[in-house]
Amino acid sequence: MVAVARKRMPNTDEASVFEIDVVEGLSATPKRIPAKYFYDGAGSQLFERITELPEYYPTRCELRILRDHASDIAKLIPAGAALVEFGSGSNRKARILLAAAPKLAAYVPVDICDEMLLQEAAELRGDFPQLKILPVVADICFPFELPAEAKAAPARVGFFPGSTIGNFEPHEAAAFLRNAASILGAGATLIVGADLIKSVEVLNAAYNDAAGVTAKFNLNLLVRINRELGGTFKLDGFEHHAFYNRERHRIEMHLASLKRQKVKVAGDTFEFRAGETIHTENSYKYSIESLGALARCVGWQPAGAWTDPRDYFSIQAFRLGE
Ligand code: AVJ
Repeated sequence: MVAVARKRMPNTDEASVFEIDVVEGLSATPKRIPAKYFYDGAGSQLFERITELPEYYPTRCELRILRDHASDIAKLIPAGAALVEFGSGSNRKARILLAAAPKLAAYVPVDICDEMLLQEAAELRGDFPQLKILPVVADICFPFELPAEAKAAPARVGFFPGSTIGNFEPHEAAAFLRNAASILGAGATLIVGADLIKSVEVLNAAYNDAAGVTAKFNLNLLVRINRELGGTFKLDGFEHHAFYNRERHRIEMHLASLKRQKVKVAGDTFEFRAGETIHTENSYKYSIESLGALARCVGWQPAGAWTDPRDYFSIQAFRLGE
């Protein structure tokens, strides 16, 4: 996600930001498109299907850790605290913490997509009537204001599940952690879900499922560009590539051009060599130590870590000094 290093221009609407990012990314060498653009309606549905694939372990592992260790994790949440979830999407994981921490005063889901956010907020109000639900529409990569009631709470606890942190470059992950620290303030706690470094076979299989759902998810980016930006991508001219890059501890996803071809997007023409790829995603894998070191660099002290029985995934907690 390149957006961290750049100021968001308040007058540029979402559609033109997408166009700018795609045209800029296809003009670069090597070609790239930010992974956040996977999640249009169809892309979000495809991602939901990915989470149910036998090869895709992260979601199941994370839910298992949250369920198995909910009461331990909840010990890090002080009475009267506000839980701030960064990029909430579906609240499935937060609900486990909310149920385990009955003394929480407020839940603040933060997401750029207001539709999903407000709908989920309404459902949560029904299920947790004693809890203040205070949704915030914001891009989590940039500073944003917490609602007054969350600022007034005796403590704030950040929650960033799903290994979304793995989509950031390490320097962007550090910038995110720094931003989270300034938003949550002194004495804060942060609970992060991070996928762990593991065998190459397990990693590669998780991003190359036999049913081809991940391939469809990757190619859906081209469908979205065709629809929203007047693109002329032919879906049978590109192929899903995903592999683990051992040196950089990351899964890379690419869309590889099967032949030499030209594609138009938003009035511009882009040329592809045979085999040339668009880099569409990095999914960084951490160890408890490597994420801890990154967090320490920006002032967070490791305060706990939990994993599933196979050590595939981790929930890691950090504390900010008073
Ligand atoms: C949502 C970023 C955690 O990196 O595993 C799944 C996205 N990409 N399959 C991940 C994804 C391909 C996912 N994250």
